[in-house]
Amino acid sequence: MKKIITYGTFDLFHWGHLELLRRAKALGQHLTVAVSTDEFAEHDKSKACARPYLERAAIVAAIRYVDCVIPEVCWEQKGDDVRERDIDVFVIGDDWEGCFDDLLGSLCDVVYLSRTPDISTSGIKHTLSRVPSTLS
Ligand code: C2G
Repeated sequence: MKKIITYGTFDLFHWGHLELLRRAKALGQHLTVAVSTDEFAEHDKSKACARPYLERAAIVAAIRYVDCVIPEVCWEQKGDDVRERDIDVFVIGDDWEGCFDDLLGSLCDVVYLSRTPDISTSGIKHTLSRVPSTLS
């Protein structure tokens, strides 16, 4: 059984996230998703999440492509995750192209998938911020 892992914040879950998870799962038979904790997102990724970890993790866990959800608490956990979970392929969007080759290249395959165009959590937040409060 080919085991896949990917990492992300998955805040305000959207089409781009779903497409990433669909394509990641298509690379094997088992997909683990590490969802960034609130603390890690805020302190290490400078991302203020609109929704808390428990909600973001529950939504990801409900996606039919996903077999296991774990917390992402630090950048450095990836190597241990890959070794301890016997991961064959690390997958992430190509906005991270090249970032994990050194860390993981000797442990598993590293695959960068093209980002889905024209959608992002920050874009959704920006669009919603422009909706008059009387309509939201
Ligand atoms: N993604 C995508 N297309 C988009 C938006 C996101 O393919 N339009 C992908 C990203 O490349 C990433 C995943 O969906 O692989 C989750 O995106 P984010 O929640 O923005 O994750 P990020 O903040 O990049 O966290 O240690 C790695 C980090 O945790 C990745």
